Amino acid sequence: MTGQWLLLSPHRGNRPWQGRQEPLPDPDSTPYDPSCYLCPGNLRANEERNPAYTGTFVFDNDFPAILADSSDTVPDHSELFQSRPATGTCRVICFSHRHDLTLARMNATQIQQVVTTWMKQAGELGQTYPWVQIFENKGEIMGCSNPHPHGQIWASNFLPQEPDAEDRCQKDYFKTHHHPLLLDYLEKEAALKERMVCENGTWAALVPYWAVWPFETMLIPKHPVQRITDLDTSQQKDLSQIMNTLLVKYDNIFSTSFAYSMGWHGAPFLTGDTDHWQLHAHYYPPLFRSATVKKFMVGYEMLGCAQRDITPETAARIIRDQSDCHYTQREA
Ligand code: H2U
Repeated sequence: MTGQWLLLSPHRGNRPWQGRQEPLPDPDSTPYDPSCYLCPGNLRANEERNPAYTGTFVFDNDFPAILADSSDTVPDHSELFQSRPATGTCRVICFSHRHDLTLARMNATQIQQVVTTWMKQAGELGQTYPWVQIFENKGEIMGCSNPHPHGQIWASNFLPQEPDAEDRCQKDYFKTHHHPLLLDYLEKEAALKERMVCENGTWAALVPYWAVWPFETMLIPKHPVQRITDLDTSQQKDLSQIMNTLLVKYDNIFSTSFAYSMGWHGAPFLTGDTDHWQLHAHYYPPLFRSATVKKFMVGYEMLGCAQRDITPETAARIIRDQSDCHYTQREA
């Protein structure tokens, strides 16, 4: 949440592009794919069979990045080579039994099932691990391995870098202001309105002031909520509704299934020192000019600092102005 970035000239976004164009994947229109590892009743890559589930389905990742036992890893405490063993659990969460039903195409009631599954998983894994990272990689260009709507959960015995930085920044702010940074920030954004995308009774969606991806957004509850497990019934309902609105608008920008990586950040578990935290979700979509041209974080961005091709105010207006009716539902 801190740092510097450049906002280049207004002509930057119109520069000629003869570079990489992403192929458009065929939209998945089949509710069941017999070759899909995630569809109900099918065999997964490890030969285990999925149950004939409806709604959401969670299973332990067959190819986990973090293992529950890392006793064969030797820690290194030397000055230049510091390492320590990481332990954890990785799970996959199928958002629907329907192969073709992305979150953007679900109604708020169906999205709410995903929200309650996220909450249940966080509550369960948070009893063992301080950090439970819930995320979704959507779309081939974000490295998603399967079009069946799904996300992942990685729980770990350590706080990864991004939440660790957020923890420190929010703590520093709280020490001085005695109020959560993100709630103060949201109050200012709500007054300014220029970066707000949409809101309802208990949630707001906005393009953050510091956004680096063209259509980056954040979801923030309007009232103090430290962890996803703390959401009350009306906040869960409103979250499902605002996700529905945001994701339909996202798909409508380029009339395509909008790719992104998204995930939840909230107070770490197994600690009581959490007054400074405010729950929020980050959405990082890569598309920029069209359904086939994405933003690359390269060159100056890798070697200098992030620069933006469109302003966050313009991005917010573009998202905000999209219809709430999914482009596939509109009459020709
Ligand atoms: P991504 O699409 O974001 O890569 O997530 C899919 C995850 O599903 C991935 O981590 C797991 C992969 O390891 N997976 C299984 O656990 N079993 C399977 O049969 C297929 C994929």
